[in-house]
Amino acid sequence: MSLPVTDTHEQAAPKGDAPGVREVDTLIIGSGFAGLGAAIKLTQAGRKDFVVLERGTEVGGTWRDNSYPGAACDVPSHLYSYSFALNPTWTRSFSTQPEIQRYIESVADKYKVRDRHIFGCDVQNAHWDSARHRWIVQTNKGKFVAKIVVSAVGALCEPNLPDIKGIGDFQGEIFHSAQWNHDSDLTGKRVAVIGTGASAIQIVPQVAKIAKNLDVYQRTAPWILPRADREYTPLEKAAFKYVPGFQKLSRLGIYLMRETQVVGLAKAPIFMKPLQFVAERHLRRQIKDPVLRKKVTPNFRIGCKRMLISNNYFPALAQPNVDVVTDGIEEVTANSIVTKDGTRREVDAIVVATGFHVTDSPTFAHIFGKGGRSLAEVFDEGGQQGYKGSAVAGFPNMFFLVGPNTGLGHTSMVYMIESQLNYLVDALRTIDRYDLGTVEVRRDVQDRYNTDLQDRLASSVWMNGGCASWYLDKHGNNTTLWPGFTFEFRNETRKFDLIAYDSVATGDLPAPPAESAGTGKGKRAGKRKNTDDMTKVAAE
Ligand code: N01
Repeated sequence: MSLPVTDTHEQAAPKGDAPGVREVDTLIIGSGFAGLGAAIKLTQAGRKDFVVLERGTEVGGTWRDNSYPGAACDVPSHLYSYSFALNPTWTRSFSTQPEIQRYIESVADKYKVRDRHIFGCDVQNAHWDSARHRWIVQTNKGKFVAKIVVSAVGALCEPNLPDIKGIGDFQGEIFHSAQWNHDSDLTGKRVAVIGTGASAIQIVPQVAKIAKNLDVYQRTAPWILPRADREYTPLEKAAFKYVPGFQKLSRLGIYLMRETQVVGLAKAPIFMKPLQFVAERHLRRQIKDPVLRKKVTPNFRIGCKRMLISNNYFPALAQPNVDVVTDGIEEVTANSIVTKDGTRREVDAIVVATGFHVTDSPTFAHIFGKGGRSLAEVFDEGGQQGYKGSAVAGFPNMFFLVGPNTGLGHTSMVYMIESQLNYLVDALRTIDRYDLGTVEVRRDVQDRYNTDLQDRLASSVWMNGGCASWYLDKHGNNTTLWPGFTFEFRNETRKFDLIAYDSVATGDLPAPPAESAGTGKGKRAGKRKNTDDMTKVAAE
């Protein structure tokens, strides 16, 4: 699929349908687990008029990008996969990044949705054109006009580069964990890793094996649990493949085991104690040196930050060529890192494993809803609030996958994504069925939903565990995590609830002016139809 390239700097919506502008019913942005899943589900629902814009050259999203040494999943693969595309050939309980990436690519092939994609297509901005009741999406490969936009960009797509004095002047190699430089050979070099989160603890053991010395800059010590990872035996693999129901049963077992953690995480943090005991014992067993052990002992309740799993991180820290530095970074110079105590450590390479912009993603600044207000402005003012993680008031005809409060600390995001896909497909079906021109979640409904979410989250370990985490936004609210059992979310999203939305039938929309400026600051959409009327229709 190729598109004529238009002026990439042009911001305004097209006047009329100029050459090089492509009209689609539904436009999906991003092709990780969420966007690819959407493409498959829309196809299965018989929808043909959609396109997936993917800035990379392959499907996979965060699993394509995070190819650092040691990258692997911390949720067992039989659960961390689509329910409709189970893979009996997983080689081990917790798959590595290459195997997961191969799986995602194989699913794209199996469901024949690659030709729905435009790869290397970077979305520069998206404007709601109130006059035309359409989204105008500008990309490096031309302009798109879409009735519906599905944002599937994911929460972990924009690397967070630390604002450390002098870091831009560093003359050695420096790269983020999500942008690993595979041309770089760290063998025999003096390396620094900044950060001790989920990515860093997988990178450190690999780099420690080859670096001359490795300094691990730790700001907050994480809780680490044992990793029950192993290869599947040939017998197990045969059973997954040939014994009816065996793989599904195994998946269910993993799901239920993981779901029990919700009690401690979201409802009564006291129930996290047994897990914390396991983590403390793991630390005691793996680090014998009392000074190092003290350094890497967390000072908050387990679960407050993401719980990590590793069997080789602590042993790597105990290696003679590895130092854990806890003094805090003062500045980076051309060839060294200077800590707040004045110590200068020379380095040849720095790996920045400092996570992602989650509640402050730069992508928010490029999506403009009603009145030309950007998602960034809206989220900055009121926090990252949405409705069922799938819609945001002020952004008509836009659906989100992995939107606000859909994240998890304990189990598979693919389960949440599939719940949202049910909701999305039913929303599109409803829009067609009642020939709706616009749907927009009602502000009062969204507000009530978020008040309820925050009430539920108030007793969670994420709010009471004594840590600072990227789960919380600048208002101190947890706008990233789902506060309950994932099956509750599945139930909530089973059906599109039109009653929660303001909607206008296509026939009731005012005709767009002959020439629309279309920057989202144009005329307002036509009169709103009482949602209850639509619900009555739905009930008939
Ligand atoms: O990022 P993080 P990540 N100076 O934000 C530190 C998923 N994931 O890439 O804790 C110094 O967790 C920061 O310190 P602190 C998973 O959802 C999954 O590791 O804020 N340090 C922290 O130690 C995960 O949660 C898998 O005090 C700075 C680290 O950098 C998410 O990705 C594997 C700093 C950032 O940790 C992100 O993980 C990998 C600064 N200025 C990732 N700024 C699976 O296995 C930040 N830090 C599925």
